[in-house]
Amino acid sequence: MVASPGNSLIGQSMKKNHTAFALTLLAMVSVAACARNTPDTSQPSILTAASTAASPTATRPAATRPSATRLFEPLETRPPNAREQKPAFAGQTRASGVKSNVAFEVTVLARGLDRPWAVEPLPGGDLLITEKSGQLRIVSAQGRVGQPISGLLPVGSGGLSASSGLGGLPPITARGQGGLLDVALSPRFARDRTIFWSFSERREGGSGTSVARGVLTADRANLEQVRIIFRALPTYNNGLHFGSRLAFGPDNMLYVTLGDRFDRPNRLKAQQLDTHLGKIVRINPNGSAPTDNPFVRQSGATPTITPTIWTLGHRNIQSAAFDEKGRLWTVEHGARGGDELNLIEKGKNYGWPGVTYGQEYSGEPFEGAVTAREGYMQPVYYWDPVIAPAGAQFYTGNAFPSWRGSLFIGGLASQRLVRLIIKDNRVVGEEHLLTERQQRIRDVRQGPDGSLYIVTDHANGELWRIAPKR
Ligand SMILES: [Ca+2]
Repeated sequence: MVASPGNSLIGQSMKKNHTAFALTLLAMVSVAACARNTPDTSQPSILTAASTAASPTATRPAATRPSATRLFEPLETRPPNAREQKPAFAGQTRASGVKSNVAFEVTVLARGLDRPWAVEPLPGGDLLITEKSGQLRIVSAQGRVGQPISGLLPVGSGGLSASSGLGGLPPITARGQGGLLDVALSPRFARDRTIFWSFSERREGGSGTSVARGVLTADRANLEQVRIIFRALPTYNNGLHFGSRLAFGPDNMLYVTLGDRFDRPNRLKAQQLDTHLGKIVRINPNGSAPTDNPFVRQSGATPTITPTIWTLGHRNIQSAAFDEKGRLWTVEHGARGGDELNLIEKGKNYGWPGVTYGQEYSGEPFEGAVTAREGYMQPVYYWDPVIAPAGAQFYTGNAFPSWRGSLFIGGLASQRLVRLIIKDNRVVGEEHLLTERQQRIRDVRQGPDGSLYIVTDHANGELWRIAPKR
């Protein structure tokens, strides 16, 4: 089955965005120049090319002025792995480095977490944490680590693994990249106390990404009414590329990101509408497919799969975040080069594995692949070499006013927190934070107090709070 082609992003808005990009860049450089009264030789040189490109009397749009942000050369200075590849538009990779003038402090709230995969702030300030080996816990706002939440095993298929039943969660296979993965609160959590979580489920013949839901008891010690609402198909036998971030949209629908399960023949399924692999699916909170999903009328022989699909052509999406306008952005893993930030639009094809940046881990080019083709979405931004993205969050809080609107992305192999400044659907600045801590950052979320909360991907994993320096 072949997907219907979407519109190309390149032709749509390039001209308009070039102008906007230049204006934004000018505004940022002007701010940076004003803020720099004395020469600071310890910093990289500030870009000056853009400041000569327009009249100094040009009006600066106040709304786009990032406060106290300085602009530098791109942070990435290593050569790309795929040296012959060229971006489809200016600023698609290696945007200007930025340095925000923000005084923050990092508090290690908890240690000894077993490869935490997700942190989800609760309304009162406590934090729900998943550990990949199969525990769901609450860590208090003060850092007290709670016992695993217990509950009912669900009715349904799936054998038992060593981790099964720990914390009352469904049969989880914690193999390779799999295990207990993301967790999300119901949009009506304050009333229904319902949570959703993704996990790699052990099944006949292998494993697959599944999503379950359950109700947290009032004492927060147990899960009740647990049931699996979604199973990614087909089942496949390896421990790689499960996805799987969960994000509720402003439409109260649950968006689930799913990996391609890695292996070379299998990755072609990312382009097929009769599998869930390499897709973003959009489901009702009971797991059914909304009738306004894009491929509902093409369900054919796979009525439980095709109608759930929202977008296709993804490799392994491990970041998903809605912005303040209610638009979904995702970051997916490339191979050797080619991590990409995408703005998700209903029914579109994001290219993998035929239209992509980067190359095989072996250093060979992807067989038959190109970096751009009509009908396939271009990433808004890509990295080569990679950052190895994890969780992501658009910042909307009051604790750090100059970070509002920024997209924060955890970096695994890159061991950093990446901040992107996005204007008019283009990345105009990139900052790398927390590099000195040298830890794999698995998830980043904003708490009700405007702090950022981070978990690190280690056997002795940590939970950090990023708050304004006192
Ligand atoms: Ca892509």
